[in-house]
Amino acid sequence: MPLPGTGLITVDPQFVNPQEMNYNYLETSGCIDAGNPDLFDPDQTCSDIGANYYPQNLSPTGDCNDDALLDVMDIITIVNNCILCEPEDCMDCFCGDLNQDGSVDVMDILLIVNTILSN
Ligand SMILES: [Ca+2]
Ligand SMILES: [Ca+2]
Ligand SMILES: [Ca+2]
Repeated sequence: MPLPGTGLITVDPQFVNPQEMNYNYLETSGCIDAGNPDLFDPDQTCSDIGANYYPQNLSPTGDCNDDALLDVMDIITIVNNCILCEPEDCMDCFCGDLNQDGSVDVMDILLIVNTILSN
C-alpha cells in the first residue's frame, strides 16, 4: 500500500491490458481527467494521471488562440507556434490538427482557410 498523501489514489487504474504491457486506460478509469488540474492533455481535457492520456474524441477546432473565433489570427498562431517553432518551443497544437493526422502542416492551414471562407 502506498503512503497516504495529496494526489495519491488507491483505485484500480483500469488499464486496457497490463499483461501485454498496454497501460492505456479504459473509458471508465478513474485516472482520466484526474491529474494536475493546471495541465491539459492534447485533447484539451484536464490532464489524466499517469504517462498516457485517454483521448476523448474531441474534434480540433482550429481556434488555437482560444478567442472563440476562427480567423486569420489563428492561422498566424498556428504557423508561428505549431509549424515554424522549434519542437521544444511548440505549443500544444492539437487545436490546429484539423485533419487529425497527428501533425500540423499546410494541409491543416488549407482546411482552416476553407472553413473561414465558407463562413
Ligand atoms: Ca484528460
Ligand atoms: Ca481564434
Ligand atoms: Ca494535420
